[in-house]
Amino acid sequence: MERTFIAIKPDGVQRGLIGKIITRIEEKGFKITGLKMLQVSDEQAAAHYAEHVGKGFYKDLVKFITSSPIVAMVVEGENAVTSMRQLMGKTNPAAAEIGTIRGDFSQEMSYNTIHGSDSPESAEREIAIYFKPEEICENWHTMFELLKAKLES
Ligand code: IDP
Ligand code: MG
Repeated sequence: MERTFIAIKPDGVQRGLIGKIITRIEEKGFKITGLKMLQVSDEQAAAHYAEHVGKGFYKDLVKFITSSPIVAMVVEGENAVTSMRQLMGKTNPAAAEIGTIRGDFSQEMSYNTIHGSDSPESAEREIAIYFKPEEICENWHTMFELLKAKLES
């Protein structure tokens, strides 16, 4: 099963959207195996957004992501990276489809409410920035996993 790293960014937390966003992730059928609120450090922000160093928006991006707490998640499921990015919508909320998280909850590129990894390799790298291995709970089964196991046995 594929894993991805998801973060509800400071604007999503400040606007009281934690519950709604987690509901969408759960309703899609994903399994959340890591979940915590944290204040992003400068070191974590630099590691997370290393690919954007030197771009015009980099400083503001780091300032924003470290400005107040985020909710970090490890999300597991079929095709989790791509499927979560579909659920999130395009980076620019003005272009994101209505029905996606960014399309429904955000207006501006700089405050686009949610982060999701762009590849399985990025996911593993990002999970390691925010989670210790023992903070991830993979040794349990959703009811749907149990149903599938029964049907397929
Ligand atoms: P992604 O979050 O959809 O993967 P990236 O290109 O990886 O998009 O950019 C990381 C984050 O940086 C975006 O989510 C957005 O908040 C911010 N960002 C990207 N491009 C711009 C820009 O042109 N102006 C302002 N902020 C930007
Ligand atoms: Mg990205």
